[in-house]
Amino acid sequence: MAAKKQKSRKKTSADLESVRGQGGELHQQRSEGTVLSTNDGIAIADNQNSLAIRPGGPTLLEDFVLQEKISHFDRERIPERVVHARGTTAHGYFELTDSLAEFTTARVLTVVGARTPVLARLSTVVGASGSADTVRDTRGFSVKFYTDQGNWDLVGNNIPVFFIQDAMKFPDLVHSVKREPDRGFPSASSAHDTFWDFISLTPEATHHLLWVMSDRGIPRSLRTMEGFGVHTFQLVNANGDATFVKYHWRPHHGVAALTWDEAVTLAGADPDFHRRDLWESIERGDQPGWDLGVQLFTAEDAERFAFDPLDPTKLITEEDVPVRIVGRMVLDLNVENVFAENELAAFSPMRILPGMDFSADPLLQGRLFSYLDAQLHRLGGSNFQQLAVNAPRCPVANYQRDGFFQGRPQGGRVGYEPNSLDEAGPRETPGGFASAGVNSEGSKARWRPATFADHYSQARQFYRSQAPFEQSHIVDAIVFELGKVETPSIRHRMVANLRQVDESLATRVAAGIGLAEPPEASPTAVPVRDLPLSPALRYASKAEPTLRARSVGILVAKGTDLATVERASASAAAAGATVKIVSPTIEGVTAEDGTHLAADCQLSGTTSAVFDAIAIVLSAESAETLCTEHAALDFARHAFAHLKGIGVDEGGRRLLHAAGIRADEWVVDLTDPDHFLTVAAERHPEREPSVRNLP
Ligand code: HDE
Repeated sequence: MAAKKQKSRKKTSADLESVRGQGGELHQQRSEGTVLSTNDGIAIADNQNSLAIRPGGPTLLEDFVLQEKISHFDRERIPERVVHARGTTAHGYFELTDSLAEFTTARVLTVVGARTPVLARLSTVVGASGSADTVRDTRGFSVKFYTDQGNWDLVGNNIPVFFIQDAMKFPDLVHSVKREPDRGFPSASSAHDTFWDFISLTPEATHHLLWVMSDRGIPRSLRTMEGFGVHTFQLVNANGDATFVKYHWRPHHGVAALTWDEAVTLAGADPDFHRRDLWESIERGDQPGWDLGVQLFTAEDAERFAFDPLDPTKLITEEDVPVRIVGRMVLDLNVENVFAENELAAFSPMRILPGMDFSADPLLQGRLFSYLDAQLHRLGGSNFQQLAVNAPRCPVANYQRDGFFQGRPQGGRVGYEPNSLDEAGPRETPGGFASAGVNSEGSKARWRPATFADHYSQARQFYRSQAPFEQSHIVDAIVFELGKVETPSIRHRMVANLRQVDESLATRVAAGIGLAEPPEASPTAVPVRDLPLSPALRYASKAEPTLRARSVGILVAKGTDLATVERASASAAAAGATVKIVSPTIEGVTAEDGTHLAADCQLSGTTSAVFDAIAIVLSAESAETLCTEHAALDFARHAFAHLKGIGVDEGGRRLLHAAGIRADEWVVDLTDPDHFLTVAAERHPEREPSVRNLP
């Protein structure tokens, strides 16, 4: 008779040891991770040659080492994000400085001084993952807060409004701006017919369009852009009272932008310009940071706003509701693996905490479906929150089971709730997430609120609030983009729309594209209003002259005066700048006094577009030589045309002269390093009329 069945016992470490094999040199090496193996743990003796019957003979099907290696490689790519495919990720922390306990129970916003780990992903929208960083585009600004109450994702952009009002239109918007499907170009660019066709037929997009055509569309660095939650969300306090909230990120390094020509040059010279800048700054310990601000208002306050706060194509000006700074985020750790911590990172506006809620913004509501859906598709099924980068840093317990790549312990009999068989198992809790109450009645239909109908007044307010040079840049950008649109009726329709924003804007664009007679203004659903100007909307109002997070390139050559270089370099570095020595050869040069001056960059491969200011220090002889070197002449010309401060010695002046540059007040002698620092700390739009014919 069979022995009585024994009750199964728990696995012990001895069982595991017996599975892993015992002792021996190979075992020792393997536990150190130095033995190359297959994914089944078989040690590999030859990782260079496929298995064949003889030298030069056919490869054998039984070569499991080759099969596994190649088939794994074949599956290395996962679907890229349909938008925001190109992003840069870094870790850091958020620290609360001002409690919002009056408005919310979410601890991340109430415990002053507490540090919450974060992951930030800053991205472009349109281009594929291998596209250039400096293209004109909206930027994504996603932050995952790993709080002790679960993960909160704030998935915003660097522009406070969006193109469309209803999620229904998102696939059309994205299809219009992506590469045209019959030809597969242009890449990472809105300068083509289908985008402007869609936009010119979608007046609600005009406000966002003006933002992206402004210098906001070409940030200097990921460190110098603002972030916005865009939608109106809600905070909910212990009494269940809800307050509306809009989120803002303010960069510690000031807002700064590129010039368009510089952005175009950089897209070729260094497609990774933004990614490299963020990575290098964190490696150096020069940590990027942002303040978190909130605009708080009640439903009653909303009554007096010029616009419906649930309309995501509108903002609430800072003059109407000031931004209250409540904390700061610092990014201080680069990722170790871009695939694991960037490609696999999953952000979604649906991830909010107890004490927070959504609003009825119809664009936000659509997003609440889309991100989970996209992630289920991209990340191989329903267990992607278990991936290290997505996993919450607080306990997770529920009765969800199985699925691809299930990695959580699934032991026990009970996979349901309520139950009586797993008394120690997870249960609902009164402090858990609860939605704010909504009183609602009405009829089911595909509604567009009447309060969303005014598409031009805030676009007008934005345009008219800009400084004259900012307005010129907007005109210039639209002229550039329409210059790539082949279909005349699309160009004309766009000008007709712009007439509703501002007559002078439309006239300047019409002149820029060579349209003798601007077309009749497009009709509007409601009359366009003249709103008070908002200086806070000017990008220039948030810029600050600084050398922090900026870079200075010093061009040197044989016989350069070392003392001048050292003085300029030391004072710029002391002011916070990264200083790079640019020389005709990467091995560096011999200075006037015979010392070797090491180089960081080789002139022929380094456009001055990568710097925020330049200095040129040359001996008379080297200046003479470089006057016939186009890389040196372009170095000077581009810096001048990109409105940068320039410091020179005698030789440097000689090069500028040869480059045809008529020095102005922002070209200064390096004998006065402080003066150089002043001109180096900002761009000089006042120079612009002397280098370009603005439309
Ligand atoms: Fe997104 N968006 N979006 N979006 N979005 C995605 O999610 C979508 C919108 C934003 O760094 C996707 O996981 C819809 C507004 C950022 O990983 C996708 C609508 C704002 C990121 C998606 C919008 C954003 C995304 C692509 C209209 C600013 C990158 C893959 C209803 C507030 C997140 C993915 C990251 C990514 C859908 C509109 C910001 C397809 C349907 C408005 C920063 O799910």
